Amino acid sequence: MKNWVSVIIFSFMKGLVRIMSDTIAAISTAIGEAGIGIVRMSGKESLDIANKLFKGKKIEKLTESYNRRLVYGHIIDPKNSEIIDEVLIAFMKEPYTYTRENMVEIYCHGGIIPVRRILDLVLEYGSRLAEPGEFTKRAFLNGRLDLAQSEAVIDLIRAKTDKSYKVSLDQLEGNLSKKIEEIRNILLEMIAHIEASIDFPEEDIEEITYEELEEKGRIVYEKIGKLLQTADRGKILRDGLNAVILGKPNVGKSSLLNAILRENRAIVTNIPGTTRDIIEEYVNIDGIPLKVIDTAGIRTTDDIVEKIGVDRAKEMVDKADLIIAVFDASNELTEEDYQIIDIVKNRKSIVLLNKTDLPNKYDENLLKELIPDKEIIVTSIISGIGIDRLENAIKKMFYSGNLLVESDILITNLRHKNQLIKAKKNIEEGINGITSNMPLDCIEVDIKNCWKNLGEISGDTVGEDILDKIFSEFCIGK
Ligand SMILES: Nc1nc2c(ncn2[C@@H]2O[C@H](COP(=O)(O)OP(=O)(O)OP(=O)(O)O)[C@@H](O)[C@H]2O)c(=O)[nH]1
Ligand SMILES: [Mg+2]
Repeated sequence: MKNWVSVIIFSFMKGLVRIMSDTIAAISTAIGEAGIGIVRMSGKESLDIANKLFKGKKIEKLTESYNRRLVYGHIIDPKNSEIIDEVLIAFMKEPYTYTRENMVEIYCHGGIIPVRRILDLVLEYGSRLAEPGEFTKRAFLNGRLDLAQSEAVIDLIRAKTDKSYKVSLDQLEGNLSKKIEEIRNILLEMIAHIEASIDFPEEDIEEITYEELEEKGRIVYEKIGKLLQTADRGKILRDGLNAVILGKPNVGKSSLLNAILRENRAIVTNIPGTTRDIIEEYVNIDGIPLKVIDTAGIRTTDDIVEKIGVDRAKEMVDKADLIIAVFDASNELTEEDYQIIDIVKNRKSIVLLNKTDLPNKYDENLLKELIPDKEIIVTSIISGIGIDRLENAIKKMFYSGNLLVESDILITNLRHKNQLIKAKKNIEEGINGITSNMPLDCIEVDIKNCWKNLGEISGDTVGEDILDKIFSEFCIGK
């Protein structure tokens, strides 16, 4: 076992002790009007840079003895002694910081100008602009967070409902990592026993039997399978559902969007072809983040702008988790309706028969015949009738019961899911090897691969390219 484990541990340690010599800086709060804005620095020079720019009301210089204390004063441009802003400043001494490096945070006024000018100064006086996610990347490389926890940070920031927030928080607390480590420990035990049997066959070490290996392999297989089962629910919680509203012009699609959002987001008129572009908004339906997408009415048109809108609507259909098809009950089925029926036939969809407050010209039975397996909800969106039924149907369709069972660990991240799929495949091959009495060293290859696959979730065995990809998806300043 020594060689490959030491190679992995060595490369990991190299990452850990890698000297990230330059000091990075970024605006860590959202840009816009706000009470407070924060400019943050991390790295060896952060205290020195701060001291070039900060003048305290009561103290001349910030020193390490001010660790974790807020100090009041001004940021002053050394070139011309111009006061840039009145601030509070905090120095945090390594290693007990987010990045495990020396950090300085400057709390200034939250307008675009003060944060921008303070950032410009800290860059001018010795720091460089942080890359997206670089603070968290340093926290990872310096061993403060593992990779799954680091990924939870960005999920937490982007969480759209309380439930998805809770799942991210659990992951940040390390619950997923613990689960993964538990499985990897079983694998490590298996590997250790196999290695001992191979390396010291003549010594009096109790050899692991194939039965014992199989039993452990099956436990691993089952545990991975259980985690994978949560991935669909996890994805919905994290990314939400894409629900595309589809229908011919004037059936009430934009009215539906507004009714779901309970605000007048989209323009509604009685002129067919009102909506020409995609309108997307999030709404929280009992913990499920639902991205509702209003589209241009589907029809053949010579109007260039409208035509682009119709093409976009059709593109959205491919990405949709759910199609809400709207039909107008006060008119007969038209050619365009048949097009919509064709699209929804083989897709996860809910059908709304709208404008039922008007005299009915629609043959509902015909619709039922054309799409027999679809739930048809009768609505009068203009009077708010049927919206609750639609919401219930969505809930029922995507998750019957509780979306988040207490103490559940959910796989929310596609990268984790893919690693688990690989790990499951490798342990499955390992078990096949065991049951067909393959030589131990062959079996060991599969078990090691499974161990490595899982290690990529926690970041224990992960390449620089994957790290770069993960952190590039972060926002700057985190
Ligand atoms: N009577 C009645 N009118 C409705 C109902 N729902 C929507 N409307 C009206 O139908 C017209 C068209 O509504 P929209 O929501 O703009 O329809 P749309 O499908 O978005 O239309 P396009 O954007 O042109 O594709 C408006 O005048 C609405 O007030 C309903 O349930 N009953
Ligand atoms: Mg519209």
